[in-house]
Amino acid sequence: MVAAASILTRNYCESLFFVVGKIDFPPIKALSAWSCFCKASCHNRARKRGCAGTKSVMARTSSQKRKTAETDIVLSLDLDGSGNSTIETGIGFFDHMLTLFSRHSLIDLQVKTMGDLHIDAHHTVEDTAIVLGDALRAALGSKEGITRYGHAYLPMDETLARVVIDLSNRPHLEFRTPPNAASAPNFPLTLTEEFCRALASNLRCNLHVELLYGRDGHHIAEAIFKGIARALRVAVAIDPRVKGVPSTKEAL
Ligand SMILES: [Mn+2]
Repeated sequence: MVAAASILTRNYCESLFFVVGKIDFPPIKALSAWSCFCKASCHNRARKRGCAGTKSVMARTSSQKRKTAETDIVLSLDLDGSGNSTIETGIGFFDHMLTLFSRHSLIDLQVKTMGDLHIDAHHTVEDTAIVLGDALRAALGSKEGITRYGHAYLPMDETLARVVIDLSNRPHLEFRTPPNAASAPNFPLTLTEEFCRALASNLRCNLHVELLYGRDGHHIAEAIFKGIARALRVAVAIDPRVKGVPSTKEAL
């Protein structure tokens, strides 16, 4: 009723503004302001309902902290963001990967990881993926109304990756690459695999990553991270036609 009334009010405002505008009535600015106010209040009510047309009422956000002898991580995210990120892991290439992950998933992401880089990048990458997985799972909550499945074919010049994800609550990683697939100059492909394994284990998702072909190690890693981002963007999206949890078990 409230929504219907506000739409009627808005339409009335706009009609009045239109009619009055045509005959150049003096209080036109006041009416214009009134029309803007009506539009804004409609918009705000839609936001409170959960982003016009979705069923999500709660914000799908999460903040996580994790500290061990190897890494110290603070991470926060918003599933319904616009791809804004602040990333600081101490590994330039990994920062590049997480930045493009945020941009292409539209998940807002803030990450600060201080890891034992005097040893190597392994703990920093793996533990950041653990916390990212935890945060994504927490932000998804009961998973009511989500799309659940997502996939992407991701080209990067000569490289093509395929990523398929199911937010199934059953952790599994398939990571398939052709023999002797190249690594980026400062980021072994095995680290990308470790990232995927830790993400799948802690998000508790089924993640299939397949490098169909590719030569350049930078392109290969980038295609995989972007592929995960695009697949996840679809899987976490709210589908307004989904009633409850998208599983015949009624739980995910
Ligand atoms: Mn790049």
